Amino acid sequence: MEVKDINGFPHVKYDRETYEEDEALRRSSEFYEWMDKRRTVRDISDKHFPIEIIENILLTASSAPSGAHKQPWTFCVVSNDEIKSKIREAAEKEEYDSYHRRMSERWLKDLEPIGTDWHKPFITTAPYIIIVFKKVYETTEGEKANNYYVNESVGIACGFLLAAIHNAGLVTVTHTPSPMNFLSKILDRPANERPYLLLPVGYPEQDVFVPKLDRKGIDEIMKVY
Ligand code: IYR
Repeated sequence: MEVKDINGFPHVKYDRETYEEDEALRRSSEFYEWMDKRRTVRDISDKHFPIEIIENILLTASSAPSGAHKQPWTFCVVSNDEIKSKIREAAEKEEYDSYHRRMSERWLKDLEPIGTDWHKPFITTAPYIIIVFKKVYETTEGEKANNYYVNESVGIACGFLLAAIHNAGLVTVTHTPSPMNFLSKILDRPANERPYLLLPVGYPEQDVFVPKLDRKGIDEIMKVY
């Protein structure tokens, strides 16, 4: 590996291959078509798979860029049935209140086509639940130091995570129980970590149906200047 000293810090040569136009066009189109097949699936089976798959998925997520390369994330992986049940019970309690009191009429109406409600069976059926925590600050030698662009960094890592789950032929749902402080308590996380997203990961149940969605076309999402 070629290493060079720049401003007193080691740098390695960037040696990724590049592609000619035709090849770049083909690859970008194929990648789009493959990513476009990713769907949120709420019916997740209890079929087991080795935790090494989760490890690879998490290493992929952790390859995301982050503010000052602080990698401000912790991924808690729950396979223990008792802990899953505790999380489901607490999540459903919050969700029940959300769906019955906290969410507006308009919000509930917007969710109708997707068919969600306060029941979250996937928390106990999926073999693994990943709870993503954002690390708001670090404590080194008793000194508190805030991390940078934490929401952006963790959001990008979660995007990588979704792509890695899709690549493994597994499915998930980006579940956002709200409020979700209960996750810090159940998982006994330190004060500098805040829950960000809950992702049950598993194989889809057989014969699953997902909402028929249209994705915005290029003219709706891109403005060229
Ligand atoms: N957090 C709830 C509600 C919910 C909100 C949105 I915006 C969705 O796109 C889907 C669900 C839940 O996880 O069910």
